[in-house]
Amino acid sequence: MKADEKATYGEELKEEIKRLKKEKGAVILAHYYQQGDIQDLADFIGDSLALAQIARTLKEDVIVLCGVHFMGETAKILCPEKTVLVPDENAGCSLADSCQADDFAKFIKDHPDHTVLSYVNTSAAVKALTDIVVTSSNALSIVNKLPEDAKIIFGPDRNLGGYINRITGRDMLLWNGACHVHEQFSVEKLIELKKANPDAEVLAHPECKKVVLMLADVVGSTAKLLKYSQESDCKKFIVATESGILHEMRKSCPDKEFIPLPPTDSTCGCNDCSYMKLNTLEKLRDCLKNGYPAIEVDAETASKAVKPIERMLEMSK
Ligand code: CIZ
Repeated sequence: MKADEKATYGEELKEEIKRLKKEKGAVILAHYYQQGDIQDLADFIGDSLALAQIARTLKEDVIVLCGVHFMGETAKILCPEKTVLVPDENAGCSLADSCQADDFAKFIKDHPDHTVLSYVNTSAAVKALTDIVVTSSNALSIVNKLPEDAKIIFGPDRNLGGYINRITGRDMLLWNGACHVHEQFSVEKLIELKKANPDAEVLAHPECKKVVLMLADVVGSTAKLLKYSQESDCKKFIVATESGILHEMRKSCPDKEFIPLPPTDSTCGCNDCSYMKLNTLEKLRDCLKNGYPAIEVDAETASKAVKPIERMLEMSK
């Protein structure tokens, strides 16, 4: 397809999505890690915490969650009466996959008397084993609200858990999981970029390895990093998280420069989550048209999993 044909096709596709959304009584939520044109079409964009908070307030019967499977599950658990669609049913999560419910149940059984905190990047079945769900936006403040002598299991991200342990001086027991995108950021390339851009600040997500976090000026969730970049006087940032967030950063601060930190093993300048990027405009159109793929969570799991999610939302007020 020639460039002008491609542009016309893209515009027609976006119009079709807007028309179908209206026809089907749907609302589109997109995570910051989605590709830019999906974020631009969405009614709401945000991180997992914001998307969960928004999902509960919606009047529409159909929610299209442009993100990965666990995000769709969270929306379905919070809004069981609604249809929740995710454009690509294979949009999973390496971190969620690193913590299977049976294994996690055994880990919990082996360490009784612990409060179980699970990062939102987990299956509904793991959430059902959990006392409080956390996201990268609220994990630190939720841990700080627990008694100082509380014994805590934190799963599945060892990097986020380790970061919280270092900040709080706690000794949470960590599940040994990680996100394949955040684990792969190159320390050597970060040092090179810092040398070449001494005027830049480094923004890093707490799912990154400790050594990357130690070289960062600001550590936080996508929402925190975005807000910081908007409010800071600094004009240049090296960004160590999934590259989708750069879209909103560049859009809201066109006068600032955002440099994605590359992974160790790549010649490309960015770091994409292959699962997040499975969602496309075509698949968004098709899921609206067909009402498929829809997220289902069995009633027993959902009734257990909703409690730690509600607890998180309550503790985040
Ligand atoms: O909380 C989320 O949505 C995740 C997975 C990352 C972030 O910081 O937004």
